[in-house]
Amino acid sequence: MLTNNKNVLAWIDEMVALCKPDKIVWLDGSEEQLKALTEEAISTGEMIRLNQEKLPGCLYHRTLPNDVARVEDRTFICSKKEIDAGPTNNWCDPDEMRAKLTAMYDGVMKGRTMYVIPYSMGPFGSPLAKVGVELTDSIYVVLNMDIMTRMGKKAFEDLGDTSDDFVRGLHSKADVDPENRYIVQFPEDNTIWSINSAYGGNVILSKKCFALRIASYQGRNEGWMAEHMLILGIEAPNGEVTYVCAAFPSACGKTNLAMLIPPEVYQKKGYKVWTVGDDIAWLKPGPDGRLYAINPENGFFGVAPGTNMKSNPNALISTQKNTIFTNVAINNDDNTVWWEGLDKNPPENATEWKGAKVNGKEYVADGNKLAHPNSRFTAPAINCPCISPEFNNPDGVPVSAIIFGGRRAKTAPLVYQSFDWKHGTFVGSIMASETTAAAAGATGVVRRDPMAMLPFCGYNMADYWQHWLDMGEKLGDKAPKIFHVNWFRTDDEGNFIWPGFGDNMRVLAWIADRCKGTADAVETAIGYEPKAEDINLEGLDIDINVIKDLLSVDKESWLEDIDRPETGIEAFYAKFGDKLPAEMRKQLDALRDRLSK
Ligand code: GTP
Ligand code: SPV
Ligand code: MN
Repeated sequence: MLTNNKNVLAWIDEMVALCKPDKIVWLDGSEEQLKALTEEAISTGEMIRLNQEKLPGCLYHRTLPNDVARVEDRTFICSKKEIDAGPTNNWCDPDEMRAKLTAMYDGVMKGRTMYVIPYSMGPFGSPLAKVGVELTDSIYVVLNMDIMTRMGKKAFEDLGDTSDDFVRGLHSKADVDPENRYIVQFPEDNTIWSINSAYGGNVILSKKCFALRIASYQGRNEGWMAEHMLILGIEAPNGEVTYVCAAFPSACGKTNLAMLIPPEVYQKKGYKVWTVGDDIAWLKPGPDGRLYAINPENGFFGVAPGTNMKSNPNALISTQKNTIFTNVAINNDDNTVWWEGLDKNPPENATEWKGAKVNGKEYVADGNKLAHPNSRFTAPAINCPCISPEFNNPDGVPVSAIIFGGRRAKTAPLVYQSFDWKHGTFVGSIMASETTAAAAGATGVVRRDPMAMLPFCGYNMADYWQHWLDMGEKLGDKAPKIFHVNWFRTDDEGNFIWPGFGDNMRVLAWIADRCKGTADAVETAIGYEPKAEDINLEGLDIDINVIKDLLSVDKESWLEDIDRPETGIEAFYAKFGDKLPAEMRKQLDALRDRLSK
């Protein structure tokens, strides 16, 4: 036992009585203990050790083919009242859900070990940090939690002996049965129950379950915000750093933007980008009235496919030591890893992500994928060459801009700025994006995904928008400026028009200059836009007319996006009934008026 906290001990006793593990192991965070667990997982085949010369400390793990992504249709928000979960969440009465899952957890850890993982979300001792405890029967989860959080007995010290303010996470892989898979949040009880999965976002309970679903609910009650946002710092030649947060849906470019390397023209002038976080931001007004952000996580659970030395060298370098790879392919010649987009050279002697030995070249040529499209790396944040010196700052970083964005082949322009915070909240609320492999189900389907929080908001989305509006009132003229970007517009052949990746710096630079008041803008029906000339194209082989086109606002298609049956903004807003904040209605009517002029 690592704590005398009676609330913790009572809860663990109860969960032990329910799950009936043979053994209980408390994770103190020591290297010896983690080493021993790693050896044990290797001996059972749960983890595979990779080439220790080329990838020191790196491990490989493969999940079942039915268990490779988040499962939104099996994810529940169990608030007492259905209206408090809202129309965008699956809901079930908490007592009913507890009864159903209690039967499944009963004796589920017989013959297994229960690992007790204390962890801190946010730097130890930060006024914005919170403690969680995850109970799990999976060493894969333990090793991931060690990378993704600040894990070990220090978390219990931060909690103290009497506090009840910790999130109770219970996970069992059980039989990994997709028919009985449940990812359940009880926001009113600080509790998460996850069963029958052994994959990423379903089982690393610190991440989406706590740091977004539970934390968004806590933030609303306690006056802060938990968001699906990266945090980065743009350093200008004079040394001044502008911090921005950006919310893009899953697999829509947060990790890539967070670790961006500026194009040569910017590097020569002295610009640099620093990574504070790549997936989750906790935001709270500071003593000076500005909004401050911390990254509650300690590592990156990043999308592997597409990551290479050109698209995102900082991410690739981050994965070269002490990293866990999940569902990528193995190159059996040297026991290293490979995924689509790493290079153009799939290994001949390969093991594909499901475990079959194949000739990788032929396999890929036949149109198969060696790595699962949602295969991931779990890498320590300290591995990142551009990790911000402020990464461990307990007070966080002051945020000057918030950026929303999604995957939109049409309609949304390269960049625009909202008129003010209220309008910015509206811009976030009408976000839409094509679905990706990060969640089970069809990909490439446009759906509304407000603030990139559709699968992650732990309460009624209409109340969440009101919380955004209230936050704007509180911050007043110190509120960050709000922008929207789209790197994914396509031409008639379906090719991306904007080069993206490092070249996104050209858009970030305009955003940073807008925050400093040094860049011009033109007013359009949807917000402020740069003039095409204000996007620096030096060193890029792109005609200014292409930028004009990327910035164009097609009023017809915007009006269609408002009124389209089922997926339009009106239809989406209608789901919230009279819960919809009056301000959102007002903003939508104003947008329609401006578009109709
Ligand atoms: P989650 O971890 O799921 O929340 O995703 P994320 O938002 O961090 O996404 P990530 O940065 O990992 O990007 C996912 C995919 O988008 C990868 O396949 C990238 O190659 C692609 N991508 C990222 N940035 C760009 C860009 O600027 N342009 C284009 N065309 N693709 C991009
Ligand atoms: C996402 O899907 O947005 C992720 C990956 O960041 S997971 O942790 O699986 O949710
Ligand atoms: Mn994410």
